[in-house]
Amino acid sequence: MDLPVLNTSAQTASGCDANACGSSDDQLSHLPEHIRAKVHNHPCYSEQAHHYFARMHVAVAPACNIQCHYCNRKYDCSNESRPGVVSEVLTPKQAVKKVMAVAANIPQMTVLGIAGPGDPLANLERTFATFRELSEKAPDIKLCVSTNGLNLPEAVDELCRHNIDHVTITINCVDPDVGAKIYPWIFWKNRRILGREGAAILIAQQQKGLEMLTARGILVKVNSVMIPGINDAHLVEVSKVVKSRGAFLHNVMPLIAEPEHGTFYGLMGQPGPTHEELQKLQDACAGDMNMMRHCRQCRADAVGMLGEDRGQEFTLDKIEAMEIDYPAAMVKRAEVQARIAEELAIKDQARAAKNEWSKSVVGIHDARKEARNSRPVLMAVATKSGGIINEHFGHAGEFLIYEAVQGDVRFIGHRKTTPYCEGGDTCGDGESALDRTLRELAGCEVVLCSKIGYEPWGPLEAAGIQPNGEHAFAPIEDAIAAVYEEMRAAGKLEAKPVLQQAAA
Ligand code: CLF
Ligand code: SF4
Repeated sequence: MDLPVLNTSAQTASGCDANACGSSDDQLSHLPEHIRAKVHNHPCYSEQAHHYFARMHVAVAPACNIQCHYCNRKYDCSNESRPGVVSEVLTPKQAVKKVMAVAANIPQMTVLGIAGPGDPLANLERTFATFRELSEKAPDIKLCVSTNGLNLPEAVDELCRHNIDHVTITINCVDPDVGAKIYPWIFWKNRRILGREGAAILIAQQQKGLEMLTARGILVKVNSVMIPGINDAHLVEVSKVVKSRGAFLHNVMPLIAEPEHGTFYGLMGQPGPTHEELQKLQDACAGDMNMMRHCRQCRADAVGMLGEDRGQEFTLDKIEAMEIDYPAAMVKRAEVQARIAEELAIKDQARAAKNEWSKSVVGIHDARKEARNSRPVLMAVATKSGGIINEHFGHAGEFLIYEAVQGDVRFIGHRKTTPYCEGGDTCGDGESALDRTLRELAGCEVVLCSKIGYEPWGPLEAAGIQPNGEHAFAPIEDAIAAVYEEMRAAGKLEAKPVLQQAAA
């Protein structure tokens, strides 16, 4: 099959001002235009974009040059992936074919990442062969790579040649003594180097690579795996250091370590952080850094919106059987992406107007004081995409978690669960799934969804979580602000319900 060139919009220009990349404000409207152009449709670099745009990974990089204690080589690189899933390794040719097929079928797919299953830069030939062909055939797709950083400085020139504007480096420490507890060895210059010595080389390479990338205007996201008792107290320092070297975004992810994954930490019983511990650390780092809180730790062959996986629709045999009208698909991509851009521009204008209005009516200092003095309420939201409440409670595989205070709503993370229903309008027998959802939603006082069956209503209320289906298809943040206001008017904000205090 001869694949045509995909081009629905101009490739974004390189040349970001490294100083501006450390902006502490998550609102895209506060970013300089050339950076906004790079992040506005990248679902990982912009929280807003992840409601509208999709990404895909191609698993072309099987080898790795280090060992992390949270990794089992049977599975994908856990620096960006949930452990316990395995990706089928593709050749660069197969990968390109897959990207073109996905681009034609998912018009809002804007980013192609290589994130494993090993380390992309330990597989230079395969990684760059894929990028090379894609930058010719699909110049409208942003290219993205995630690496442990060991080979990064030597790869920077080649990354620039392929217009790769987004690089993730997993940096779990800046202190070799901490590193020795995470990395048993690295493979460096044909030698296996153990413990502290290996960790020191890895850290030096990561920091050098970070500086080289930001000096060239490439946006760098730093991922850190939060490992309680090992590097949790150290990650605030990591955040400060990477920010000072120009990193754009910091993504603190929870360690996932189960004995069945066969990792060192899993077998040793090393616990991961609780939701509260993770949020507390993200908040502590946020003083110095833009934080990413919507990461889904996706697999190395993930396809679709963050949090969904449509990989099974694009297996090699299915792609082979597809008949794709590429010119028509490209027109559709352009139309869909233009429609999303228009919708986002309207939202940005509305948000700016609202901010101006509240500044003029309340006064910014009064508004902040009011927000500080009001009681924060956690609310869970069932959504599929588009930034609206459009998922049935029983069909939700995850809930987005927001914190509301007087005059402000902020996104703080997501919680995965098992869908309570298998489908249909009524919720069936799903007791254990419901129990899991109740446990995952601990600390939340409201759950907003497009619809909810009769059966889960009672158990949710008994757990102190008010189900709410009254804001179906409303924008998430507006609905949360409205519910907070209803709670305030009903006098429900004076004290946390007793059940929630017990659960907290
Ligand atoms: Fe992939 Fe990573 Fe690029 Fe995103 S994922 S290479 S930056 S396109 Fe995103 Fe997935 Fe989290 Fe990664 S949600 S695991 S941060
Ligand atoms: Fe595993 Fe990724 Fe670490 Fe390599 S860098 S050992 S693949 S988690």
